[in-house]
Amino acid sequence: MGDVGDQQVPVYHGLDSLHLITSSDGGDHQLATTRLRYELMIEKFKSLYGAEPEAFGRAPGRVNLIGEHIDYEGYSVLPMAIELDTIVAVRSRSPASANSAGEDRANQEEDRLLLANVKPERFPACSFPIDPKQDVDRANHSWGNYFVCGYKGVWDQILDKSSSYSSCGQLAPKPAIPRGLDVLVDGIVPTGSGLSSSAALVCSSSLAVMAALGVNFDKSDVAEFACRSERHVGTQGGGMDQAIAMLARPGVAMLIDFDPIRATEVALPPGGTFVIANSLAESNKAETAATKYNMRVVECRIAAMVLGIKLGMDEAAVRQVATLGDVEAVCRTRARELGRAEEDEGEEVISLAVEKELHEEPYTMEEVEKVLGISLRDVFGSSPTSLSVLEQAKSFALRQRALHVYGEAARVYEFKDVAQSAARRGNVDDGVAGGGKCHVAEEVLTRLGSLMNESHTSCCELYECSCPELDELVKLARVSGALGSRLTGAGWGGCTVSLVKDDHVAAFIDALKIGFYQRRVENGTINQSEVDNYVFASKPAGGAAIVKL
Ligand code: NG1
Ligand code: MG
Repeated sequence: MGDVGDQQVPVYHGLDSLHLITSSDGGDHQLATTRLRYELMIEKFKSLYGAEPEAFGRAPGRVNLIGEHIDYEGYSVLPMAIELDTIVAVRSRSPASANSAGEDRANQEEDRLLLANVKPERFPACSFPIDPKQDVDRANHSWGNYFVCGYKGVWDQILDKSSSYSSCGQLAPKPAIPRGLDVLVDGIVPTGSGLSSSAALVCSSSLAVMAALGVNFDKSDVAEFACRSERHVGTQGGGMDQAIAMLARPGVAMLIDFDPIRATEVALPPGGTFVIANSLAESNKAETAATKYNMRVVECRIAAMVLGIKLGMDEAAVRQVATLGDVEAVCRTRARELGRAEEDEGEEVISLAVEKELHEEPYTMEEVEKVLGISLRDVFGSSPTSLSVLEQAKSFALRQRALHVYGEAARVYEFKDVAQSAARRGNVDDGVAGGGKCHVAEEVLTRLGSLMNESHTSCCELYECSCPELDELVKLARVSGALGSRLTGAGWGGCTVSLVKDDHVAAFIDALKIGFYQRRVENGTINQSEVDNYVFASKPAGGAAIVKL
C-alpha cells in the first residue's frame, strides 16, 4: 500500500462528485440524503450571507475499535471513520489589500470570521478576528473555538512553509493574505460522545479555510497541525482523531502510528459488524480537562519518569522522558544488557517492571518529588494546562495508568494481527473445499471480541475512565449477544462499540433499545423518535475532502 498520508487532500468539483465521498454501500438513498444536506446548506448560506459558498470542507467522526488513551503515549491505535461527519461551508470576502495596514483592517467588522451553525439554538452565531495569531479563549468553551483552532493551524502551516521556502533559497509561492470569511457549519457527529466531533470540526474547518485561501497540503500534515492546534482549546490530546479523520479509507479500519503520523489499512474479517451505542452521558472534555483527560496525560508522564528513575536513568535523562513509550525502550535495553534477550519481545517485560517498581497505592505529590528529586511544578512549568492539573490533583495512580497503557498497546497489535491473519487465511480457504472457513471466521471474531472486553475492563479498572452508564451498556451488550463491547473514545460518558455477528445485528439493536433506551424514553430523558440516532451499526467510512462549487 502506498502511504496514504503522502497525498494531498482530495478536491472534488460540484455536488455531482458527492458519490466519491459517500460510502458505496449506502446506495442511491444515502447519496440523495447527502446531496440534500449540501443543497440546504447552500440555501441557508445564501440567506445568511447573500451569496453561495465557494467550497466545503468535510471530515468524518470516528469510532476507536481498540487502543484507548495510548495515542498521547506514542502507541498505535486502531480506529475507523464513521459516516457521521461535519461539513463547513465557506466563502472568503475580498482579501485585505496589500497596502492597508494589517492591524487596522483586522479590527474592521468586514474583516472578521463570521460563524453560523445550522443549529443556531445550540450553537449560536459568533465571530472572531482574522488575526492568525489570535489566542483561543479557553475560559469560554464556545463551539467557535474549534473553528479558530483549525484556522490557526492552517496559518501556522502556511507561515511555516513559507519560512522553509525562503530558508532553502526557493521562491516562496504567492503568500495568502488573511481575509474575512463567511462560514456555516453542519455537524452530525454527536458532541461529547467519544465519536470525535471535536476533531471532525477542527479538520473540516481547516479544509474550508485551506479552500478559501487556495492552498492544499498532504493529508498527514493536516492531521499533524490539526492535532497540535486542537490543543488550543485546552486538552492535551493525542493525534488519533485528526489522523483517522484525514486518512480514513472506506471499508477498512486503520492502524495509526505516531511520530510521524502514518496509517495502514486493516481489513476487518467478514461476518462481524460494529454497533455504536450512546450512553447519553455527555462528557465535555475541554471543560473537565484538569480532573479527567489532562489529569491522565499528567499521570502517565509522572509514571514514566518515576519508572525511568527506578530503571536507573539519571535525573537529566528523566527530565527528557515525555511518555511511557520513551521508558519502554529503556526497559528493553536494560533487559538485553542483563542478558535477558528472550524477554525482550512482548509486553511482559515492561508490565513486570511496572509491577515491580511502582506500588499500588496512589502516589502523593511529595512522594513523587522525593523519588524524582525534581519539583513537579518545575517539570510542567511550561504547560499552563498541566499546572492546573497539579493544582487540583490529590494523588496519582501511577501503577494502574502505566499497566493500562502497556497492556492496551499490546492489545492493539494483537487485534491487528488476528484480523489480518483472518484475511490471509480467508484467502487460502477460498482455494480449498469450504467448511472450515466459517469456523475460522467465528474463532477470529470471538478473539477480537475478547480483546475488546479486556480493553474495557482495563479502561474501567486501571484507567478509571468509564462511568455507570457506559458500564451498564457494556454489560447489556454482552448478555445481548455481542462478542465484545467496550467504551470508545475518551470515556467518562459517550459511546460504546460492540462487535456483533452480522446475522444478529437487528436483534442486538432491539435488545439495547428495550434494555437501555426504552426506560429513558419513558422517563422523558429522550424522545422515541431519537432512539435510532443513539444506537446504530456503522461500516468503515471514508476520510476528509474538499468540495468546490
Ligand atoms: P475523544 O473521545 O474523541 O474526545 C480523545 C482524544 C484522542 C484519544 C482519546 C482516547 C482529542 C482530540 N482526542 O478522543 O486523542 O486520546 O480521547 O483514546 O483530544
Ligand atoms: Mg474530541
